[in-house]
Amino acid sequence: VLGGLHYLCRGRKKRIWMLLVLTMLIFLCALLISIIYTSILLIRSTFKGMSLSEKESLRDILPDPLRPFILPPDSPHSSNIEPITDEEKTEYKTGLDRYGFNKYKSDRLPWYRPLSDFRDSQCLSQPIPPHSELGVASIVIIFVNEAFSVLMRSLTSITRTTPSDLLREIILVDDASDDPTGELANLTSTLNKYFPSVKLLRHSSRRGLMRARLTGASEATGDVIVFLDSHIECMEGWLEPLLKRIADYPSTIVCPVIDIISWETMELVGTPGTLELQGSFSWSMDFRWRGLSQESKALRTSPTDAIRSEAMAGGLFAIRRKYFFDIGGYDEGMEIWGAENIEMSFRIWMCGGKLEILPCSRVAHIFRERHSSYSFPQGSSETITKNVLRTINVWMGEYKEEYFKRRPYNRNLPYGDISERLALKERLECKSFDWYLNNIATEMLVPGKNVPAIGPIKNRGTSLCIDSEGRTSGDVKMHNCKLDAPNQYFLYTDKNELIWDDDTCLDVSDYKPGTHVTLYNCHGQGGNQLFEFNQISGLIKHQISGNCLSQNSDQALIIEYCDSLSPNEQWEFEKTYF
Ligand code: UD2
Ligand code: MN
Repeated sequence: VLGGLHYLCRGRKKRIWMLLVLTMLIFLCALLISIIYTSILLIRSTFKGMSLSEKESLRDILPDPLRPFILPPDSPHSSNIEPITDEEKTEYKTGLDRYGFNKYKSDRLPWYRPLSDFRDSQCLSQPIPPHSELGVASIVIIFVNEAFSVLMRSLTSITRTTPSDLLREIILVDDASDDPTGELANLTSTLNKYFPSVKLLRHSSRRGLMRARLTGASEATGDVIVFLDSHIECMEGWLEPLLKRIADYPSTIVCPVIDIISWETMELVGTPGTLELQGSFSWSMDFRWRGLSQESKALRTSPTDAIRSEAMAGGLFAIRRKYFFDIGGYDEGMEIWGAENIEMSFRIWMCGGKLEILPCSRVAHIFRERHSSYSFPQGSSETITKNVLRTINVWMGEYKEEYFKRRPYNRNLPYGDISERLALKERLECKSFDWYLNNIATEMLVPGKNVPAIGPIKNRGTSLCIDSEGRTSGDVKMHNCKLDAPNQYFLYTDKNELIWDDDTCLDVSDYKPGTHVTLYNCHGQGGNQLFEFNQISGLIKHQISGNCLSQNSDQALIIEYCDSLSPNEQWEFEKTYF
């Protein structure tokens, strides 16, 4: 290059000109570098200054690409996460006992951590509609005695993953935490410091999750309300699919897929089962997951399509604000926790709406070890039963008898006045539970529909009945027959299973005569769980072994060579619908 320059600048005048041009160039370069350098310094100092003194929310001060990398100074920077010293072990144990998860570790994890993206790759190539078409959301989070670090992580994750033009506000409702650890004492000042746009409302006494959500909802002003539990982490892109679906189908409740954060490790460990699950319920009114029915499967052509769901888990969902109130909000006669999710599911479907899970929207939730971090002032089973009784008496018509078959001792317990809820049902011109079972929850086991015979199942030889003894595993025993005994209420299904309490099946895994029949989780795969009842001979044949149900002298249920002349192999159902 120099040789070339030398050649070009052979004249004296030319040389002087060239020198001038070079100096100019060097000067310009220096100017450029110094401009870049000062702007970097300026940006950095702006962040530092603003985050605390000007009380801007994290969300407002951080340009999107920088979001994951800047944390408030109060957020821990994990170093020592395993409890080692005795003192640390005590702290670990107290946290677990009180909260039902590894609070020790949570307290040491940063408030923000990027989560691995569990979405199907097709979710990422979905067209993103202009935000102006989606409406804005109010997020309502209720809590009582939540661990401070978990609550901060929930808020941080929301602010980091939610586009600000889709978020009207975050409303926190403290359902009268008594906060034995004193951690929440600084909540107001922490919110002011890092999340000044979060509204905090406080109940002066415990009102339960249903009324706490109503308190939050009545303060909301967005088009859509999104309810979240207080121990969640949202994944990138979680809100947009919810808002889009509601914009397209306004009378819909949409739920994200709920990924599991382990109570033990506080790590994200995935979804319950595969993605091909819908929410459902058992006749004893517990929420459960269930595979999709044939029709539900047929409604979907892509892994990004909405999943129709019979019921919802209850904690995480979005609904148009106006629709939430039109459809009856929550039943204010319900207390503390439980059954409100099933009540809302019945109501939505029966009163003209629909309920869906959107696989492209994902929020992780801490599933506790076993217990909650709050008390049930009236007792937990009393409270939950009351909520269940309100639900079944408003919505289930004669089908509530299926609940009482399993919980006969709850039949006469008080559940308060439900007249307002019955009036709501009337006003909304809701369809019957029969309609719901025939059109939505099509695979619930219904005697006379997909259950041709029901127990007690009586042995003609001994007059004893098959009895689960309330267990879900182990050998099956025979007991005196009792009409209202839930442990003898077996269903013989049109798929040839013998089912007790929705999920437990009679099962024989060794095919030799004399083998004990056991209780085993129903797997729906046939095999060892298939039996054939012959109404004429009274034999119940275990299909795969070719042997028949019988009872031995120890009052245990066994299989034997089939012999239609032996009274011990002849059985009678309480009722048949053949
Ligand atoms: C599930 C739901 C939960 C609720 C419940 C049925 C998910 C992930 N969670 O149980 O939202 O529908 O089923 O009732 O689907 N809380 C109060 N006041 C109370 C009791 C609870 O504010 O008196 C709060 C609590 O702090 C939490 C939320 O309500 O933020 C839900 O309670 P949970 O986390 O104990 O319920 P969970 O997830 O076991
Ligand atoms: Mn929860």
